[in-house]
Amino acid sequence: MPNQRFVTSNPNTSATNVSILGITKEDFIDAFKWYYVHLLGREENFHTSPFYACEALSMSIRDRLMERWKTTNKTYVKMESRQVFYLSMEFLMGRTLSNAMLNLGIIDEATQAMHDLGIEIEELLDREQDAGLGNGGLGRLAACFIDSCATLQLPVTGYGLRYEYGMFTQVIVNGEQVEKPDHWLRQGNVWEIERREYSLRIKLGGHTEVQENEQGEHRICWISTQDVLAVPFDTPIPGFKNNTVNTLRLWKAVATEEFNLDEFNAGDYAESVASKVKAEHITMVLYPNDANENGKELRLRQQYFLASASLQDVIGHWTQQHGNEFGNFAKKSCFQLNDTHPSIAIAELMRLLMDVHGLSWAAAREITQETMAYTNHTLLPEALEKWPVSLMQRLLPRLMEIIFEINACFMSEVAARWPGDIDRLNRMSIIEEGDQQQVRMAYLAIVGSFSVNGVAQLHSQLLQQGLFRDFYELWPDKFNNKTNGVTSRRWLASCNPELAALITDTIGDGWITNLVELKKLELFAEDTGFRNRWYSIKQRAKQRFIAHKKQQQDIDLNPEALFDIQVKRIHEYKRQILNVLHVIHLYDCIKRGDTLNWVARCVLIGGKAAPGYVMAKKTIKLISNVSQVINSDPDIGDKLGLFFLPDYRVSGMEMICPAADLSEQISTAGKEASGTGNMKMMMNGAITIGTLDGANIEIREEVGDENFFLFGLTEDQIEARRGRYDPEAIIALDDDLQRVMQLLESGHFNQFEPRIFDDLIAAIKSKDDPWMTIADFRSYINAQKRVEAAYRDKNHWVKMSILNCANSGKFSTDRTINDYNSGIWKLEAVPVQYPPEIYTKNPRPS
Ligand code: 26Q
Repeated sequence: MPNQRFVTSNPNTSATNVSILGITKEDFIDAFKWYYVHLLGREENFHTSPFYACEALSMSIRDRLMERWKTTNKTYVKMESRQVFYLSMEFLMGRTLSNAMLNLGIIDEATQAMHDLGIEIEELLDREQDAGLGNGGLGRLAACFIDSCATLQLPVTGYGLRYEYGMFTQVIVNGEQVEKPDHWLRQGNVWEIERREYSLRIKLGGHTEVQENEQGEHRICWISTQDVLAVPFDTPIPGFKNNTVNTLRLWKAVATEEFNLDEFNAGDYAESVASKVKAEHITMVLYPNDANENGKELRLRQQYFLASASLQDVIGHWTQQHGNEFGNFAKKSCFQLNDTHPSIAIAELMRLLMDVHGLSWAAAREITQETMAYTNHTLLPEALEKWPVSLMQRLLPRLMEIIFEINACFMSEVAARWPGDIDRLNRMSIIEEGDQQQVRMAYLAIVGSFSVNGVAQLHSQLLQQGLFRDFYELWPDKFNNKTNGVTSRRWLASCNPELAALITDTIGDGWITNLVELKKLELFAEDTGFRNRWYSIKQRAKQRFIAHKKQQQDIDLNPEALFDIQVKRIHEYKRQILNVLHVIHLYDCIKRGDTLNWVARCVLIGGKAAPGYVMAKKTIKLISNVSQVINSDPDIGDKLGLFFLPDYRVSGMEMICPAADLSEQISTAGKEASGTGNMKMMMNGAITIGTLDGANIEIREEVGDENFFLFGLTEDQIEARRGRYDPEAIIALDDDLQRVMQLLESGHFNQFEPRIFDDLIAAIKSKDDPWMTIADFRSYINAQKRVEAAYRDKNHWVKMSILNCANSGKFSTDRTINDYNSGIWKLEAVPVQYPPEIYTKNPRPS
């Protein structure tokens, strides 16, 4: 039987075996065999090596992208299209094959071709490594964005770093996180193309000097630098069933040739190899989002390497077409900075324009200001990037001069607007004074760009009223909101093909590119037949997830239980501990026999802790320990389960979100900029239990209060409480909470590991707990009771589930990108014309 996952609803394609691209199953079989036998050099026993089969299939699919990719590039050049360059230190792409097949519209043909060769395609897809080049939300957002840009036919290029090691692999040993390096490129990467011919030179170190050229002009030269080469690796980004194939260009650091020679000639062989290795360190590893890693020199090298390589690349293309004429540069280009991580690009663009291309300060300043746009992703003041001036002077001396000068101009602008307001000057200065001077990168990003946006309504509003208040007062028009989204192709069509097929059967397939069409499902929420089908699809997704967990971790989950999911990075502000307090409360209820109308629940928590974040790592240990006690207690049985899901990543979420009943979004109000896991689960029919934080607020607005489990203090209330927050007093007044704390403090979950949770317990009992976990306990427990009441009424629950999916249309990145485009980028869609004879012929030699 063909694989369940890829049974689609369109009978035409299966009947004729010809895809919309005119590719048949037989074409695939030919191409696949050719790659498997001739290129990979294997015997024709396909099912014995799923890895090579996956490679061969990927190559057959990649062939279909190549000509479209070149045509797309040529079209942009020919049309002289205005272009956007999305600069990001992270692109959390996950797997590529299944997404490429979906966007090319060739899933059925490929599935059937593999089936005819005796291969279950699902098994192949599972062989692909995740490209884990990101930490979490910000990195995955970049990946969703470039998918939407290609689908909307917008000329947008992603620029990032090709880390040799991506996000670490998490293994759990004795309940604790152990990090293993993720050498994702070990077995090669069929999706990338190295383009050594476009390598660029990046300067580091050295010093500056004023020199006079033949025309008697003075130019500042940055000399005696230690250079590194940036080598681009390109990945094709196909739009959904259009002919657009955009580019993700990732830079790899490679030592320069002559730099080696100098040292070799000096006779210091070992030293020269060591410096070569140092140069190539730059793109060796992705930094985990870790407060302990702040201020690390290697991270600044990475940031500058990305900024300089990408800007030189863009300017190189420009001068090829326009020579040294930059009059129209700002009209034709825009750089979107994904947080402050690449924001050194502001100073670098000025350097390139002035020192390399001879523009005046004023001209360079204007062009920079008109091309740079900055997106902020955090409200936590401690997460704002700062770099010591001394480090910048040593590593990037010319850039530091430029930043000082930008700041000097800016300070006089502030002084002119608020004469005599010294406090304000100090508050707003890009340079923070103190023991050691530091560069405030967010301020550089705000001053240097024409647009500053937050990623959800509340977040943008809090930026304007709080963190960036002074700047908002000065430039109110610069500030705007762009609420995040997720791509409906990966997060519904591809990860949940059965639900996708039901939706398509019911309302047609327009939703895939126009997600608000899901609204049409509202009508069917009243239809019993439709509800039953919806319910059985959710159950099958749960069963699939259960089978996967059984195979992977040998754990048994109850398919009738409410699947209660919290998957995200482990952080105190995200309050995984609040979730655990609730689980302990349920455990306590069962132990006390308080189980009238019990609703079986399976609580799944997954996420990585930054390696140096002690509290986050302790939280994982707590989840593991509580889980052991609960899951091995015969009194508990099927009523309650708690499981930690190891190594949560993009492909993990693709399995989990179709199976989710309840989506936990329980951060302290005002702390989660947006959240995007909340959107993925909503789209797949999970119901949210959440605080009024980030995009939860907009989710609730869309779906209605009756289809959302709201709890907790608001952001205003949280701020008003500070200074008079007394968690111990709250505990004393709440019997349930008292028993929960008693279980924790008595060492019930760490009987042979005395005191290991003392610091976690102390943190939530502290009057200074910034996350106010205890303050929201009662309201959270009550919301969970409402969840149970709703789940007991299956009919009602399924209806809520349908309504959540039906109202998730706003959270498509297609909408987000359209907002970026109309508000910031101002691009025109560029359709790619493609001669049909190219896409029907098989490109490989026969
Ligand atoms: C900082 C210094 C040194 C090394 C690494 C970092 C670093 C790396 C990654 C700092 C932050 C990040 C990532 C932040 C992030 O993912 N933020 C999330 O962005 C999402 C997309 O906008 C939001 O939905 C989340 O609310 C936000 O937390």
